Amino acid sequence: MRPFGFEMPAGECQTDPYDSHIERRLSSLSGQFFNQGEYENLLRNGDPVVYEVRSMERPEQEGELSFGLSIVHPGRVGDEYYMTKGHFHQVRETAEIYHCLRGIGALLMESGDGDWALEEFRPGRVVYVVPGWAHRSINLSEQEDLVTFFVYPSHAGHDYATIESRGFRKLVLHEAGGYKLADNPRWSRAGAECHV
Ligand code: PAN
Ligand code: ZN
Repeated sequence: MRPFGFEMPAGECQTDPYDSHIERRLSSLSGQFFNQGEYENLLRNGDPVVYEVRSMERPEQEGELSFGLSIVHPGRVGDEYYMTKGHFHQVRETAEIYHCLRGIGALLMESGDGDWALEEFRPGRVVYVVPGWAHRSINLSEQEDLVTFFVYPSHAGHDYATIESRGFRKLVLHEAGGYKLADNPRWSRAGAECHV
């Protein structure tokens, strides 16, 4: 492959280099939303696309960088905003950069021993995910997509199982005029530490 360049789109773009497109529907986030009753209600009325990822596939080896767009659609399950599954990198010593292109949201992050951080996304903001921290994108807008550009080392791999089993320590919930953080009752420190 030769060096290349491409436009960073704020909207739709026909000339991007992405060769992979995945859609994550509500059904693929089973057990992740706090309000299980509302989750099941919504699923009975269809299975909406919660987020999409467009990325360029690179060999999963050190030295390569994988990159693409994460697009989280607006919506809520009860008070909880649409969000990505979230994951640790399988190779814990790998970082990631997110650059917000469009929308309003946040990146919820959590270290292996249960420290947590929330960084807001708005156009132009960059978030650096330090090695060892799980990360989940959350769309805080009720109308607009949250579009971020991400870059990470291609050998990082993805550990979804840890988050699937206990979620993140904090929930990000809607409240009039903004959002609030709440403790996730499913989360336990023991569950966090056994995966460090
Ligand atoms: C991103 C994420 C993307 C979708 O490319 O994979 O935002 O989120 P989930 O992978 O949690 O479904 C990334 O962080 N890659 O490492
Ligand atoms: Zn990642």
